[in-house]
Amino acid sequence: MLIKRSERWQESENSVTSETIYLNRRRLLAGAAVAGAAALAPSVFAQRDRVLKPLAARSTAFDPGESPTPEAAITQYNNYYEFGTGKDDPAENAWRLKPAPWSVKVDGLVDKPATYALEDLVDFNALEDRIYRLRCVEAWSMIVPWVGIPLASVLKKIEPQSGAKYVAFETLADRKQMPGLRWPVLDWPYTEGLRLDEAMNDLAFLAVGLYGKELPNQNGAPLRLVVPWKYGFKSIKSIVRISLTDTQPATSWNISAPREYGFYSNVNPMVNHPRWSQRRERRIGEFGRRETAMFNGYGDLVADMYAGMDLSKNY
Ligand SMILES: Nc1nc2c(c(=O)[nH]1)N[C@H]1C(S)=C(S)[C@@H](COP(=O)(O)O)O[C@H]1N2
Ligand SMILES: [Mo]
Repeated sequence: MLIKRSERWQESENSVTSETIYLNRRRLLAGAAVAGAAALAPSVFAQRDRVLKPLAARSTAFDPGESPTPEAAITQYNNYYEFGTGKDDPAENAWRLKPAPWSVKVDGLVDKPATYALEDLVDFNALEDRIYRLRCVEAWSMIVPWVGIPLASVLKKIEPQSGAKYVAFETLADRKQMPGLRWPVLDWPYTEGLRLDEAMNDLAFLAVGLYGKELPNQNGAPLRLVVPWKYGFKSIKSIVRISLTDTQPATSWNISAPREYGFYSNVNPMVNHPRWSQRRERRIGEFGRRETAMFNGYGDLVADMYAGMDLSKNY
């Protein structure tokens, strides 16, 4: 299956050598994991030698016009609590995650419920490059060059029923692969949700890659949501389940601290987190701070969805 997939979306010039090296390394890693040989933990880049080749045009409509944050920062300064709560824990521990083969269970109010192989849910022939701002609730930000597909394209494929109003997402929760699950810091599995119109918005994106390569595990391999007008925690990683519901789904952060993290979590400089201001942010790699923009600068594309809502109540 790996080889078949690579024919479709790996750069052809280097396919023979890089695929061979890649597969050998994968086998080595699988062996090391089985043997519990943590000493052989690979570098943070080991899982992502394969190049993704977006065939669709770059979506310049969303381009923030800022240079991407260095790859090393995006892949080594992470939040992925299943691998530890420190910013460098995911890069160190996420090699334990096995991102292939991968399947996603689709259920709830859809006409095409099934457990889909990743390749059947995501059209790897229609990948797009999208550079997005990411604004974390902890008041730092990055510019990230993703590779992926619009979430709407996956929703169309699974055919939401007329009664569906929300989309719920769930992350893998496997203690063998995720050492952080031993601690009850969040309600596992990590869950998130969007209102259906938010999920259908042009900006809502499912990423399979970063900087033109496969997603590193610590960034949510093999499939992760990206919702750039919301705080980073809405962008759930390593998705194993997508459910359509008629009621607002519970989310891990809302369960853990309802006063601090609401369902909407739109980036909003006017609504402070109870313990700190959201007026400014620190761009990773820069000194000083910049002003945070309403909806993280994507208001033109998303503000209409919240017309008439009190965003200080619906935070
Ligand atoms: N499953 C899961 N998804 C998650 C998280 C997590 O702990 N577990 N952290 C979230 C938070 S708080 C942020 S800011 C982003 C960070 O994404 P990045 O590490 O790719 O920058 O992932 C989000 N998705
Ligand atoms: Mo975050």
